[in-house]
Amino acid sequence: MTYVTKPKFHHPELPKNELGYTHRDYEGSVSTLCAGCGHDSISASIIEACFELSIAPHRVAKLSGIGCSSKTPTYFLGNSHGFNSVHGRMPSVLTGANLANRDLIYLGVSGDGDSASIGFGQFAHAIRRGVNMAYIVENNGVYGLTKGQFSATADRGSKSKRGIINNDSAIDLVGIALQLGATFIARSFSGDKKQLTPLIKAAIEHEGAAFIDVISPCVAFNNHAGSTKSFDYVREHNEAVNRLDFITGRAPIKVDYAPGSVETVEQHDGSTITLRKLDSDYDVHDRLAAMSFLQHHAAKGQIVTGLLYVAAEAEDLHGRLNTVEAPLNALGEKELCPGSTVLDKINASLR
Ligand SMILES: Cc1ncc(C[n+]2csc(CCOP(=O)(O)OP(=O)(O)O)c2C)c(N)n1
Ligand code: SF4
Ligand SMILES: [Mg+2]
Repeated sequence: MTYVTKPKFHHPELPKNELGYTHRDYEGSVSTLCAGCGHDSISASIIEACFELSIAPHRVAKLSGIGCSSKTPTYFLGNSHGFNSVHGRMPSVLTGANLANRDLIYLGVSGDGDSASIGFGQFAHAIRRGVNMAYIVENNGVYGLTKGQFSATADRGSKSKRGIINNDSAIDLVGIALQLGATFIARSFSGDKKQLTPLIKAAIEHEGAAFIDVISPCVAFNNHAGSTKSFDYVREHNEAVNRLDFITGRAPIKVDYAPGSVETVEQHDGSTITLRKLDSDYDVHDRLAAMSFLQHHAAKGQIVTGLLYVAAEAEDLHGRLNTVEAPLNALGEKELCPGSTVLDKINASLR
């Protein structure tokens, strides 16, 4: 990551997307994270995903908690809405914002401490309610910002930089998200932009609770031998079950792979994900099988990555609550105050 502020002007021939924006239009302030931090690579993937999807930056709301990971929204999408909340409270703030204005694209950015420790309950409720969001946990197994204490996602038996062994069982946020009913669940690695970027694109397009656990090594406190969240460990134990090769809108797509190795998943809004299967037995629509597959591989020290579960017929919180289509700030007096006859009717129905 560069520490030199980039000049405002740029080369006139930088590639542009359908809206005429360049990558620069999706960047944020210069990162102040440690050089080599996995979180910066995730920011780069978010920028790439939004550029490729041609998202108008003003349509995105990025929300986060507290931590190095939660600082990152400052470093991408500088022209989008942003709210840096309290430690562990991002999910409830995001839920409230989403209920008030369903027209925005919600990106929740959090850390393993933020979501699996202090914010564990908040994480659980946003997922089980089916809030329409792309919820990304930048998972390094430590509290990076407060100097490297084990977090709740640190594996039992893994070693801290100072040689202390973690005796507590780990929380696997992917396993929890599966159990709580998330309709899009993936895991990836900050060092694998090719896998991560299409997953982020698909999560953004998914209409429902989309969760991505991204293993993101902390080079300052958790990148040594004995850590299970280091660059070397993740590279050696990564078991990818599939690759998302395409994620498109409604335009038809063509693929040249061998029959049987490719699966096309139609999403609720008509968008399409094309999956190249790396493990022919893995079924992305089988929640129960995904749970046991994950447990089985975790017991062998393997990290399963890829799109792990997707429900094609997802429903979000607004669908469940039957809310109005318009954002609340667009409702006028007529809709908000429909008159005494309607009020009498409502009161009578509650008696
Ligand atoms: C209510 C509250 N409790 C504790 C803290 C101290 N604190 C700040 S960041 C953090 C942990 C961050 O860990 P994580 O979410 O994993 O982010 P990382 O820095 O590893 O990316 C803690 C405990 C705080 N800011 N607020
Ligand atoms: S302390 Fe760790 S998580 Fe925080 S910026 Fe440095 S490398 Fe990244
Ligand atoms: Mg962390």
